[in-house]
Amino acid sequence: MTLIVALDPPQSVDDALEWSSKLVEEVGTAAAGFKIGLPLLLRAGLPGLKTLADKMPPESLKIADLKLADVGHIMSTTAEAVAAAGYDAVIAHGFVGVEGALDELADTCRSMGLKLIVLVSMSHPAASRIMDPMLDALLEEAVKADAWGVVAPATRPEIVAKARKRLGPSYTILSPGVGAQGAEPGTALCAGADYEIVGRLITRSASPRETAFLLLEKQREAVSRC
Ligand code: OMP
Repeated sequence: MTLIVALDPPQSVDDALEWSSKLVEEVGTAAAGFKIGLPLLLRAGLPGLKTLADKMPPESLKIADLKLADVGHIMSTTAEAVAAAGYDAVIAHGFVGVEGALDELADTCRSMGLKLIVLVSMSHPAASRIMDPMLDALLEEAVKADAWGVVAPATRPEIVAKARKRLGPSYTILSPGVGAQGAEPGTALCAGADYEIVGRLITRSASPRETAFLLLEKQREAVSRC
């Protein structure tokens, strides 16, 4: 399975937890995992996140995407809280670096059984100007932190390919930007990603389950051609 669904409730939804729970139930095992972020945390709180994690298929990857970017002990405390709520991976920005930041977070992740995912580039246009000149350095920090995986953008598959080349096969690459942000399903997989992270294309469709299966089919087609 190559799909991670991003559960980002729009502000117009009355009950963000119910919205997310319904999506988890509908998409189910079509997704390899689910990702929550600040929009849901702010609406549902940590108890709500825990309720949601309990509803996710047991084998699914449960990613807490709080894009951590702080000194080590603050990121560690946050990671402990999301682990206690049932999540098994956290995303942190690579630009904070290892010493005094990612090293402490990595120790906490190890002791809590959490997967550490380091963001090395982003899917929006400005990232190509601000972050991509630092790609090699950010990848080095991810390696030094002994990350489980990295986030790299489906909107710029050449960055995914560079990340795969530097990291080799043992790291997991997760790529957002498919659908609403313009990348075609399978683009990042062809460039070397393991998963594509998809939000609005699925969560705002009339039939999220059908859309998820259609997306998986498009990924398979793309991969068979690349
Ligand atoms: P859609 O644009 O609706 O598919 O959502 C994309 C999801 O991926 C959101 O949850 C974003 O927070 C996340 N994301 C990006 O869009 N770009 C990035 O560079 C990194 C992330 C991420 O870390 O997941």
